[in-house]
Amino acid sequence: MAFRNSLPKTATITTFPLLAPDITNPNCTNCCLPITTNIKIVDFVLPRPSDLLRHRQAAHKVDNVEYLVKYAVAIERMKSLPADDQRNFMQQSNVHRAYCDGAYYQVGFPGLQFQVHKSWLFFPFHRWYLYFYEKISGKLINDPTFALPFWNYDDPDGMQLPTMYAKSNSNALIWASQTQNMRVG
Ligand SMILES: [Cu+2]
Repeated sequence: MAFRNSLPKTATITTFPLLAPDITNPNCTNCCLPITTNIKIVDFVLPRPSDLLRHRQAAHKVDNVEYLVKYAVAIERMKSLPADDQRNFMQQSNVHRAYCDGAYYQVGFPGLQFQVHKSWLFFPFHRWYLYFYEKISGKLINDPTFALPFWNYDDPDGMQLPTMYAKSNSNALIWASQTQNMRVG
């Protein structure tokens, strides 16, 4: 598999073997987070009512040009950061590729790639990954309330590529980034 950049393909990672869960096995041992005895689990604390909240919108319903401009400018600025800045768009992409694209082999299991997809790590990994991606985006446009849109598969209207992501000249996100990037932040 070719990578778009120089992410190493030969690295290895030491962990328990991470396999896709066998959901037909009632004694499945890798379907859920392993039980640990030596790690203190910190309960989630709800934000205070006075804290700024981010409101994520369903992508197929987004038609607010001001929001589209902010989103486009955030991405544009992320892409414009120095290549070695960890917030740079490609650096962020590499974080995802490292964990979700088989960039590592698992020590002691030849040929077994580390892959958080198809395992209990899917939700925790993507939640923290998007949490920080969203914070970086908001920081780059000086908007601590900026929230990423989400792809709403639950709604029949949301079961196709949202217009905002379509590759065409009429696409508002592309248009916004080309014409109004100096108006944000
Ligand atoms: Cu992923």
